[in-house]
Amino acid sequence: MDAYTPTKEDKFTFGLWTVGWPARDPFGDASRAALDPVETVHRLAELGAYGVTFHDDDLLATESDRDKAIRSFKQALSDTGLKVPMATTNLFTHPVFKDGGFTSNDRDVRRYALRKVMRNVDLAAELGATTYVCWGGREGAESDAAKDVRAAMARYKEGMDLLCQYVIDKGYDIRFALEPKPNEPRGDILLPTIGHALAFINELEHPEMVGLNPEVGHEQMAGLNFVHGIAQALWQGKLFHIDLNGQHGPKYDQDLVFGHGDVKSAFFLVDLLENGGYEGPRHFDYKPMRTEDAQDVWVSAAANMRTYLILKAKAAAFRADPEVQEALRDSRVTDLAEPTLAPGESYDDLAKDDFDLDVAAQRGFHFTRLNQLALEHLLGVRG
Ligand code: GLT
Ligand code: MN
Ligand code: MN
Repeated sequence: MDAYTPTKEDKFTFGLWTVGWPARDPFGDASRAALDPVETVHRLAELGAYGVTFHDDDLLATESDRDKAIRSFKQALSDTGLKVPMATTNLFTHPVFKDGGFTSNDRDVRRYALRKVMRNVDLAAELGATTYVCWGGREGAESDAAKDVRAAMARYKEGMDLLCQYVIDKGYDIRFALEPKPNEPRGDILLPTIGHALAFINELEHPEMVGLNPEVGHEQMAGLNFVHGIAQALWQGKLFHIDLNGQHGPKYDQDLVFGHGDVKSAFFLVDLLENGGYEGPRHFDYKPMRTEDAQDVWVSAAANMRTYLILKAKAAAFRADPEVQEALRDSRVTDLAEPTLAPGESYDDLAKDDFDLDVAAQRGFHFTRLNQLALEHLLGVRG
């Protein structure tokens, strides 16, 4: 036990599919045995997690009888006190989804996909989940000839509208969270980034019921700044949930342990989550590397939480450091919170400014010092 030992108050959650990933990849067979969800629940609880999340199919990892699998999962939850804040549907593994679920060119598949989601939404509600994630990994195409994207958007909207209506009619306390990803497994996935998904939500019948579940690695695969994306999602009231993991820039989806990719971005992300008003679970969607054995899986699960807590302490020390506060003022970071027009002013008042263009152009912002202070906190030589 030390300051970085997680407790339930930290609200750390894991997908069953994360620690349970048997490490099959496109080039090689599984390197680990399937994990019994009951064991996963117990192990996560021992490590200090708050909750667990699942796809409908994850529950069937080691037990094919759905009712039996659900019964033992529920028993494990009640034995450990672990919560289920989020659930999701697998619309990607079965070959029937090879051209997508909600946006497959095959109408029968679209209808089946919606039925599959509704069935698991019932279970999610029963287990107390308040967020339902939709990751459309198979919604997309490899050829621009193969998908009428405008029609696909209409079908995506039709699906989300139908699901919102279902939740309203059933009286469930559930909101949907779309998870963007640019590519993999499809060549191009629909709703590839936070920005695309935010714009799509505006077109829905119930935009207030739909937000985002952004994943660190997915935005970084697109070369985007995850911290900026999360800040905008927070600003728009759309950060319903988050998938934390690690990624080294634009390449295949690595799903590394949180902080094991771009650690500086992870530092600023934790700073933002802790100070930006996000109150949802800190959900890890990572994969223990294929090289790891059954014991290493739990070492990697613990590493996610420990890294988060270390970064949380670093971020707090950064914010509390008087030199950082002075540097933030010097860089005028804090000035940005002030509205550009004063109360009662209009655009006419802008003409009255006594403004020296050359003087303003000469003023430096001193961001290097600020950046170095952040780096020194992160590297442990300050605070
Ligand atoms: C899949 C994907 C994840 C999503 C999961 C939720 S499924 O594992 O790689 O990013 O969050 O459906
Ligand atoms: Mn991923
Ligand atoms: Mn994810």
